[in-house]
Amino acid sequence: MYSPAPTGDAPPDVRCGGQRVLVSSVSSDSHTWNLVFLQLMLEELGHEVINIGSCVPDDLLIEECRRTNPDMVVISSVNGHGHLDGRRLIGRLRAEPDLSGLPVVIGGKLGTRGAENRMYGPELLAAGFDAVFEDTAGVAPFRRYLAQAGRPALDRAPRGTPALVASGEIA
Ligand code: B12
Repeated sequence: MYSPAPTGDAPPDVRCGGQRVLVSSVSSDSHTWNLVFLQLMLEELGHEVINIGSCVPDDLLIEECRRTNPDMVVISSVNGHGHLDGRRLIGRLRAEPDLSGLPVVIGGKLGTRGAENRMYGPELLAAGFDAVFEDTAGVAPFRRYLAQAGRPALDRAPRGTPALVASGEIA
C-alpha cells in the first residue's frame, strides 16, 4: 500500500494549529481500515496526518520519521503480532539518537487474547512507547491523550505520561 514520496518531496514545515501525526502499522500487519479510521479521526480533530500504510518495515518508518518530522507517531496493529512487532520497532526507534524523544504511541488488537491483551501494556511502555491503547477500551482514552498532547507542538507531553492501558489509566 505504501509508496514513498521521492526524496526532496517532504511536506512543508507547518503545524496548522494541530499536530503533524505520522500513522503507521507494523511490518507484519496488512490491515488498513484501522489506519484509515485513525487518519479520519485525527484529521477531524484538526491534526495533519501522514498515513504511511500497512506492512511498514522498521527501517522505512525510521526514514519517514526523519523525512516528515512529525510531532507524534501513532502505531496501529490488529493482526495479533502488535506486541512483538511493537517492542522490536520501538527499540529500533529509541536507539536512534535523533528519534529517542519523539512521542510514539501504539494501539489496536495487540495480541490474540482479546481484553487480556492489556497485559502487554507495561512491557510496551517499558520498551519505550509513550502510551498504549488496547482496542477493548475504545478510542476515548486516546482522544483524552491527544487533547493533552495537543497543546502547542513544542510543548510536548513528557515521555511516559500519561500512559493509558485498556480501560484504566496508569500513572
Ligand atoms: C477485514 C479484515 C481483514 C482483511 C483486511 C483488509 C484490509 N484492507 O484491511 C484481510 C482479509 C486482508 C485480513 C487478513 C488477516 N487477518 Co484480519 N480481519 C479483518 C476484520 C474482519 C475487520 C478488520 C477491520 O477492518 N476493522 C475495521 C477497523 C476500522 O477497525 P479495527 O481494525 O478493529 O481497529 C479499531 C480498533 O482496533 C482501534 N485501533 C486500531 N489501531 C489503533 C491504534 C490506536 C493508537 C488506537 C487508539 C486505536 C486503535 O480503533 C479502530 C476503530 O475502533 C477483523 C475482525 C473484526 N471484526 O475486527 C479481522 C482480524 C483483525 N484479522 C485477524 C487475522 C488473524 C488476520 C490474518 C492473520 C488471517 C490469516 N491467517 O491470514 C490476516 C492478517 C495478515 C497480516 N499479515 O496482517 C484477526 C486478528 C486476531 C487478533 N488480533 O486477535 C481478526 C481480529 C479476526 C479474528 N477475530 O480472528 N483481515
